[in-house]
Amino acid sequence: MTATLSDTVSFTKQGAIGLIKINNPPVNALGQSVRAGLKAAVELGLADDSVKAMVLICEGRTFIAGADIKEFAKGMGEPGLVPVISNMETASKPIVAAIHGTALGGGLEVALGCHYRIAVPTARIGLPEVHLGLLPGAGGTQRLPRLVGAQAALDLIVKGNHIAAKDALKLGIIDAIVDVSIDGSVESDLETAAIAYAEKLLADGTGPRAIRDITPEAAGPEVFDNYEQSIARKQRGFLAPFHIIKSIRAAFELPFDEGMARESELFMELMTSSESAAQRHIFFAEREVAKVPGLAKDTPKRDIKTAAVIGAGTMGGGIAMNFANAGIPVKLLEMKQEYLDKGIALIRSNYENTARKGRISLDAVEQRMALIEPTISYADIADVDIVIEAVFENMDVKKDVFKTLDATCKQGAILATNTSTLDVDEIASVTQRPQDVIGMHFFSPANVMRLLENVRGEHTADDVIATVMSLSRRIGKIGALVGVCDGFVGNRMLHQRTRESAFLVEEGATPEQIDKVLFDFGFPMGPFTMADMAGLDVGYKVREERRKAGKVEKRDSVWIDKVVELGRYGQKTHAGIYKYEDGRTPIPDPEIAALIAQCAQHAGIEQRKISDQEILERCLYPMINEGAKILEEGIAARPLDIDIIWINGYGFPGYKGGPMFWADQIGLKTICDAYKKYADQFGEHYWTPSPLLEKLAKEGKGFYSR
Ligand code: 3H9
Repeated sequence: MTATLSDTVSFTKQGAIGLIKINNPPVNALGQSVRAGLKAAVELGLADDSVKAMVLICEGRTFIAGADIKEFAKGMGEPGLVPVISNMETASKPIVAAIHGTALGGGLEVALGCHYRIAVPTARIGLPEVHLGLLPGAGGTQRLPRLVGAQAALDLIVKGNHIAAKDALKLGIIDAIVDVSIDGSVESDLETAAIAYAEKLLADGTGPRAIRDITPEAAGPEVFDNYEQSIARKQRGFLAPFHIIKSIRAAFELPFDEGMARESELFMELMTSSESAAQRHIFFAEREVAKVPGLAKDTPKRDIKTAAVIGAGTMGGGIAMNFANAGIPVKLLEMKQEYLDKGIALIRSNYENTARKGRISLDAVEQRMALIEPTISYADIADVDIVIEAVFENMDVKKDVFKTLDATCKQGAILATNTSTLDVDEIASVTQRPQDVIGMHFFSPANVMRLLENVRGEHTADDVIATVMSLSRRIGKIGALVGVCDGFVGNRMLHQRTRESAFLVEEGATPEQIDKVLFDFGFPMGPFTMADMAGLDVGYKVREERRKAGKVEKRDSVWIDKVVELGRYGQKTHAGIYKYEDGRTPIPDPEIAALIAQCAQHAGIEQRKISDQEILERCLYPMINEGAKILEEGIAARPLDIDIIWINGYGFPGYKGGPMFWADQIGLKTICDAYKKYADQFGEHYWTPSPLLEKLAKEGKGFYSR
């Protein structure tokens, strides 16, 4: 007999075993109907005398992947997950959780409420709530430490990583890994194995076993204090990691039920925090960004089996590594053998460093190196499925490369440029196949940074866009699709901040004051520390090119150029805007303060004391306004594309959700009002709000509630 207990949960008897099955695609999230069904199923199993043990198993591709995150915004209905799990844990008949796919968050918490856990070898488990700005709020911080001790629980829950079944077995989180090579699918084999496991428990007379009854191994307060210190810098601004430490600590200091109450209290604080709202926004935005508006889901994709990268510099080498990491053979082309040798040596040393840190094995280094084939001949890349050009950022040089690619590459190959600012349409215009040309703007270091700004040209074919968006994910990136304009989305917005921060210094703020304001806002570093790190000569050359091209700013701030002209290029020359006595730590330099004062005097600017609030507004609001223009022009289709770009490419703090989400939180009217104030002070040239910003502010709307 099968009883349907809710839309998503059923109960079947197999001899003495009651089989509870969840079927809530795509990931069996614990929505209201699953919780209600689980509650009813356990009650049914307990009430039926012929049922002696129960198995909890899921249909589809995975065990429960957690609470239903979509439900959080509207509030979770009854029954709550905590009592549902408690009913299972205190049940008088043994319950076995049978895990395949991923048991994550509330999913693992449900499994921990069962008395036994078995898994297939490919299963993974974890408590990733921290990435949503939350903590495991259904007993995870109280039950897991009782199984694995303080240190392992801290590592698992604060980092939020998934671990493999074999590691979970070693830690004692699961009891057995089962053979799934019996006859059918993983699910049917797991079901057979789980029923056999439950029958064996009955045969052995083994009853229920509750984690709540385990006394955790003692852990002194220093364990938690030290852990907090160890994450303080990296997790600055995030609330959840610190709440998690408090909650785990309660598992060692309070009886189980009081620990659960403390966990609930901390969970609710996080659930209502702006940090978690922002992080949950990012969770969905990261998935949404892959879906291109206007591009049908079933748009065909071109087959990418091989790739080539033109240019073996730092960028080209990093790009090639992404392909090798994903198991895609990639040819690396340079003009001269010595540059090629240098590029290959750099890639090898990068891999060897990673191996030294224990992140990959030495075998993996060799496997990946074997996938990268160096060449100095275009003829060798004629057959590849995609080429990414990563040569010097100069239109003429890039056009030459694309003419050669057009003459060399097979029909149907995707021709991508890694330009960070240049016009993709102009590059495409030198080929006979502009439909195959697209921008793929990687961020430095290209093998590390997750963001990929994919730039659609006027003629780029839909299947090329679909292929590149899906390839982005395959090579471990988050691809955001943007249109052609100067600087695309990221650099175009950054330009606003760069300009204002230079003005602010001229007007009397110090570089260190500005850096501190933006660091305190949550960026990993301020704009001047970043400029010194990237090399001031790079920006100098760009400004020179812009001036030559007649792109002159209405107000030109020259002090940074004067710094460069002193031979101070930043960290690499031990001096830039700051001086670097140890080569790394920026120290304010009176020589530069004097140079700035001189420049200000020369420009007739009277220096004044500038407040931190003015710095914040003048650095960030113009970025938001530019974001609004980017939306108006359709360069980005949605505010979420912009947020994803800034979070993953420019260090915008994750707990603020990206510039457009943050703007909505502070209110667009606040930004518009500030624009008016600064227009009165500095004129309208840089301080005219975009029509979209003005309209939304007037209507009391946000970018996300247009
Ligand atoms: C929690 O459990 C709190 C508790 O401690 C306390 C409660 C009191 N809910 O990622 P994918 C959707 S917090 C709702 O592309 P994959 C996702 O949006 C939760 N929806 O697939 C997407 O929808 P769409 C802790 C969810 O195979 C679709 O499923 N758990 C949820 O690459 C496919 O997702 C987590 O944080 C959810 N929980 O990866 C786990 N999860 O197709 C979060 C997914 O419309 N989930 N969706 O775009 C994941 O890490 C991955 O989704 C997973 C699958 C690894 C499971």
